[in-house]
Amino acid sequence: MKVLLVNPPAKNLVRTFAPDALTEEMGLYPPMGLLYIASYAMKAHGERFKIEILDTQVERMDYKKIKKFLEEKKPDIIGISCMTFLLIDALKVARLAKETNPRTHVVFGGTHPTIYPVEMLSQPEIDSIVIGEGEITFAELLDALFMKKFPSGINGVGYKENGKILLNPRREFIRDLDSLPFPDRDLLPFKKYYNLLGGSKEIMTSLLTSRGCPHKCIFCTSKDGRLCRMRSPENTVQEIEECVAKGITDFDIIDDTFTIHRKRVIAIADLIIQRGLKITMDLRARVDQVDQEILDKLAQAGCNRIRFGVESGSPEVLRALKKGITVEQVRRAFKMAKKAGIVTFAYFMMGSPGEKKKEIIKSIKLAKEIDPDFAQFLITTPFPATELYTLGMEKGVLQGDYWREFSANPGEEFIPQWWTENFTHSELEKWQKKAHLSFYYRPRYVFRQLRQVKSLKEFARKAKAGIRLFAD
Ligand code: B12
Repeated sequence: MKVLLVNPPAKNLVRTFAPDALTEEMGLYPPMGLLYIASYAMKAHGERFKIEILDTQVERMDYKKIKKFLEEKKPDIIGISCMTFLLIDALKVARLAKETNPRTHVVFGGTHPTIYPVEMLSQPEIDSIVIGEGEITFAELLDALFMKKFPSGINGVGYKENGKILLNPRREFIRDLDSLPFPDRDLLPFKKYYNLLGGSKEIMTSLLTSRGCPHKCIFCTSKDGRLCRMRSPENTVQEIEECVAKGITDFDIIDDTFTIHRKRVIAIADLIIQRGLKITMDLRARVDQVDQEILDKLAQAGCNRIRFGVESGSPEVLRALKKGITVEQVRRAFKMAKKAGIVTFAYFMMGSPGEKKKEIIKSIKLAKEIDPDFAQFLITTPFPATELYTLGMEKGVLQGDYWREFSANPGEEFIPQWWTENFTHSELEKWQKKAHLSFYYRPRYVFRQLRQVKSLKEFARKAKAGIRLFAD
């Protein structure tokens, strides 16, 4: 049986109000969810299924090309990955698949169907969905489809039987992440992925060393629950070695919270150093989980970029967001990361609960004081399955359960609401622009960046990102 897994194009993104320049231009990430489920299914089923992955984003495909591809490949089963902001595009791909061959079985997986299984299954072009982690569930679903059976006994699957929507019980989280096969990057044109700020070789891949997060930030979709599961340092570094052997030397660590377990992080860094792996790493960390020793060690292992969610310069707003960090920890973390020679990113939120002009100014001031290499001010957007979204509905700041309605009746004109307790939309947009301008248009900042640009290609990309960031 032919199985095609698709990462949909980002042509009709739900407007998330992240300045595009700071997301798209920053690089292209491989669809790790698809790689994981494909690699697991291949190991479980061997030759029984011919599994391919199509990343329409990295291939820069439009719908005409996707249609042609589907007509040529004629998959029996098509699996589509769907995060909330890609819903419209994911459905368009599903529609094309059904138009090309009405008998193709269309299965959706990823964050969005996990949150809204019934709404997703009510779409005529979706036959089944996988809820939560997909490796084991998808392999079992393939088995059922091969045998032409309904997936009735398979935990984590939702499906339709004679038009009736049925949801099986959820599946338990995979406890032993070391038991999963490494994502087989040969299933993708792995040389095409890059991170704008990556090492000079520029072939980048994502790396997932743990799943889950115990923290309670109210704006985060707690996708993998609070249960934190970690790969062993040995298993993690083995995957890095496999990548290095292919010529991949830049790693973007996409864990929810990589630095949660100090000893494990140090052990990973030590192994990278001992094995003489010449790599660069970009990672996300919490300011309350780093110290000079860990940062120096990570830098020695190749970490040259680190991203911290600062969110706000106001202790009250940090508390309202349940971020669990202090402004003092922010100051210290940035100082230490710079001392370790790591390029720093600070992410701020704007228009959060309880925030007024005074608090926004505190954030802008803090950004300039800690002076990271990059700062991004995002407008607080309540995403589905977050505490912020529930709170907004309860307080009447948000009008209705609009994400659920959008999921049941997805329309291209949909615009998510912001937290407009104290600001209007246009005020928030003005503040966002003001924050970026006052951070980036400092002579000190501009000179420092110009000094650091390594190649003409890098300069061109950065300039393009800069222009788009400040354009109206
Ligand atoms: C990398 C990443 C990105 C990348 C690119 C995404 C990509 N191509 O992978 C970039 C930087 C572009 C990005 C941007 C954003 N992101 Co993002 N991102 C992530 C991140 C860190 C990793 C994704 C990943 O690869 N995970 C690892 C894989 C293994 O997990 P997975 O994808 O969930 O896949 C598993 C299952 O879901 C399932 N599965 C997945 N697909 C499929 C398909 C099928 C057919 C099946 C059967 C199963 C299946 O099986 C997989 C294996 O178990 C996640 C957080 C996280 N740790 O997951 C956030 C996350 C996905 N992002 C999120 C958000 C909110 C955003 C932004 C909106 C943030 C913002 N305000 O700017 C933007 C949107 C940008 C835009 N352009 O509009 C949310 C998603 C919320 C939602 N409801 O969809 C997440 C979950 C973070 C969070 N905890 O809140 N992001």
